[in-house]
Parts: sequence; structure tokens; C-alpha cells
Amino acid sequence: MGLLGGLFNQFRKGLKRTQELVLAPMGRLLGLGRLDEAQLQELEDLLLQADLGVRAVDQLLARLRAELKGGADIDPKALLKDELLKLLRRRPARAFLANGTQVVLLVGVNGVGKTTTLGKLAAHLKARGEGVLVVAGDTFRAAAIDQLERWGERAGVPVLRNQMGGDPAAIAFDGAASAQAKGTPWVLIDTAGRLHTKDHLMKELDKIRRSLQKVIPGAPHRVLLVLDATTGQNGLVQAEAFARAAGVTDLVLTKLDGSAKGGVVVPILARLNLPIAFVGVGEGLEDLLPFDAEAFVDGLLDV
Ligand SMILES: Nc1nc2c(ncn2[C@@H]2O[C@H](COP(=O)(O)OP(=O)(O)OP(=O)(O)O)[C@@H](O)[C@H]2O)c(=O)[nH]1
Ligand SMILES: [Mg+2]
Repeated sequence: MGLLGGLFNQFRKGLKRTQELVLAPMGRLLGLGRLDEAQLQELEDLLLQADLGVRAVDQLLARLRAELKGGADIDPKALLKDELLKLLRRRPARAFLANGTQVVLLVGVNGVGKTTTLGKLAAHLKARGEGVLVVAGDTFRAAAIDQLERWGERAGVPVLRNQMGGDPAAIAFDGAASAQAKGTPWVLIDTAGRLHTKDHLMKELDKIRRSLQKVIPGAPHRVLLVLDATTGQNGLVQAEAFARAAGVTDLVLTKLDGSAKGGVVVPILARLNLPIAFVGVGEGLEDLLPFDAEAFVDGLLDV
């Protein structure tokens, strides 16, 4: 099986809950060549429940109605796929390519999956044969440092830590300096979960960024905002403020496997104006997928 075929299967697995709980009845509708008004409404409701967002759903339905008016039989599935791809392909993420020492900072609200994503990303880069240093920038809780150390062991990469309560900006600085001195291509920095409304915590992120810049101009090269797919569009306003304040370059959408709102990628991409780099589809080391619009849409519409 080709890479894209493999990715499609993984997305299909990741979108299972969205499928089962919301989109399964769509299969019947999508098999019809002509949809009457009641069926169009039914389709609209299902797409809204999958959290595709009002604007995208309006746009999709408008296209379906326009084509139906033309009189010919249509293929609703092909049409939906086409429209969804247009929406999702607008902002492809830059590849994660080693180029000197690249510093990646993971940020987000509490419990969204930052540490887990960092562990998976470390394993992914390591599997490509590239050196990784993980930095325990969440010095807030002892458990957070231990959790990160376990991920470091699983991924087979070193973890830099200092004592609990230490200054995250200081350890970030040390991590970047050490990686640069050793020629390590990747530095992945974990941070404590924080709400965008907590001003002093947002300022702490800025301090981390400034201290990284002192070591490597241009660092952090990537700032990943981690979002939890189970909160659907409810997390959007929060994320928007977060994205503005923290110099975010990419999004990671976690827990897609536990969410019935897989369609939320559509409003996220529309609203936050940032690419989705990765999607989390489980708690294992391998459960981080590079976001691929086509594999995603195929997984979503495989009903
Ligand atoms: N099913 C599933 N669970 C996930 C995924 N990503 C993370 N989790 C789980 O979500 C929970 C929180 O993950 P963490 O990585 O600790 O989240 P965090 O953002 O680091 O949390 P704080 O540091 O407390 O802010 C854990 O139980 C993870 O196993 C995912 O893609 N799928
Ligand atoms: Mg954490």
C-alpha cells in the first residue's frame, strides 16, 4: 500500500467517532444522484453536527443546490469532496526539515495534549534518523517533568530538565545552547498549559521566545499551538487569542480519535489562518499524522 493509502486508513481510523456518531447516515444521502429539499436539509444537519461550521456548510449546500438546479444528476460525494478540498488546501503546512538547529515550542491551554504530541513528534523525528533534544519547559508540576521523561524514554531521546519551579525561559535557553553546541537538529520544548486570559502566563511565553532568540536568531522556528478536537468549535475563540499572542506558526489538532467533531478542521483553518501541521489520533507513539487534506477528506466521506 502506498503512503497515501496508509495515511487514508489512519485518518479513517482517527475519524471513526465522527463517522459512527454523526456521518454514518450520510452514506445513503451521498449515494443519491438527486437530492430533494428534505434530504438536503438532512445533509446540512449532519455536516453541522460534525462541526464543519455554518459558513462552510452554507457554501457546500449552495454549490449542491446550484448543481441540482442545472437539472443533471450529480454525484454529491464527489462534489462535497471537491469543495472540502478547496477549503482545506488553502494553507498547507511547511515540512519539518532539519536545517541547523531548529527549535520547536509547544503551547496551548491545559490538558490539550502538548506533552503527548511532543513525545510523538520526538519519536517521528528520531525515526527519520535525526537527533532530538527534549526540554522540560513545564516546570510547574513535578508530574509534568516525569511524564516528559517517560516520553523521552519511549522515543529514545534525551530530556533536559531542571528542578520543579525553575525558570522555563532559562531551561529553554540551556536546551537551545546545548543543542546548537552539539549540532543537534531538533530541540522540542514543552510548556505548561495556560489560559490566554492569564496575562502573566502569556508574558512568560514571550520571555521564553526572547531567551531562545538570544541563543539562535530566528528561534523558535516553529511554535505549535495544540488544540483538542473534542472541544470542537468551542475552543476556537480561545485559540484565536492564543494564536495572536504567542507567535504561533502551526496548529496541531489532538484527540481526533475521541471526537465526533472531526469536521472542526474546516472552521479552524478558516478562522485561525494557520496551517494544521499534525493531527493526533491516539495515545501511542505512532498516533501523530502529518495533516493531509486529501486523506482527511477521504476518511471523512468514507461513509
Ligand atoms: N485519544 C487521544 N488522547 C490523547 C491524544 N493526545 C493526547 N491525549 C491524551 O490527553 C491527555 C492529556 O495529554 P497531555 O499531553 O498530558 O496534555 P498537556 O497539554 O501536556 O497537558 P498540561 O501539560 O496539563 O497542560 C492524556 O491522557 C493523553 O494521553 C490523542 O491524539 N488521542
Ligand atoms: Mg503537559
